[in-house]
Amino acid sequence: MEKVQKDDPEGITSFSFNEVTSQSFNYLFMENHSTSRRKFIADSVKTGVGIAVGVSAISSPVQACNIAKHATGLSQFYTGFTQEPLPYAYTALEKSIDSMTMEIHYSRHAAAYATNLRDEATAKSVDMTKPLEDVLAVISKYTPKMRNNGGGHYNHEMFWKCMAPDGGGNPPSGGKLLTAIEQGFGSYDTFKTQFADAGKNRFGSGWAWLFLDSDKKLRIGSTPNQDNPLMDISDIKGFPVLALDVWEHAYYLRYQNKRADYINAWWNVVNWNYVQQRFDKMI
Ligand code: MN3
Repeated sequence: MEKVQKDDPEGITSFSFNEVTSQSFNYLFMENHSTSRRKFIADSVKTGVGIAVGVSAISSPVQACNIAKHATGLSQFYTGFTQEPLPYAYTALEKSIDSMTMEIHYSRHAAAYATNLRDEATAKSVDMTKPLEDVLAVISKYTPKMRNNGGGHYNHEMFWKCMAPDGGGNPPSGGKLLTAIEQGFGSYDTFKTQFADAGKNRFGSGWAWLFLDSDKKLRIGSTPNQDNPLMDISDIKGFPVLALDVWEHAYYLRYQNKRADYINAWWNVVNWNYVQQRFDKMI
């Protein structure tokens, strides 16, 4: 078992979000949800995330903070520095996104972010066996190249998983996510309108997000360029559960300048099961 690493070769000493957020997620994982905590530890061991500590050791504030720092990189949500295979064929989302867009987006744009990220991580001696989330949490300490490509890689890895050929519809009925959406935004339709507006109103290139803030409340927001809510420089901070790419490269071949039409069609491929998993993991 690998011990929690207290020394930080990159000089990263702060936590995943701002301090308040980190404390909140620390509370989530360490104090309030012992079942999640145990599962997290088990998953970490299985996936080699390297946060394997005995349950009895977690009461240590230092170790608890270290685990909170990794809260965004849990088990299946761990993000490495290389592209994972696209979880479906380029043609699979044709009802919303054409195959040429998917191919260029994945194999050119997103691939370039990953390559450039690894180049910069190598140049800056970043330990790429650690979760990328650790870097994003303190991205202000790094170069614009790391910010743009680190965000670009993370965002796309998440984006692909947020879609599925059999996606669409509503979040699973009876699930905590749908309940939280209805309570947080008044209704599911109101949520969809607000989320779509976040994407439509993002000037230039960027992303729309559904994310959990430090109070475990669902919020909607958007970020410019390849920024995301995990970054310490972001105006919106928290754990992202749903991501929408509104860069023109994501839709221009079929939709040209009609971003609203792209977003309307995109709902038909949203993988709510995956979004639900991300939400459940953090709540
Ligand atoms: Mn993109």
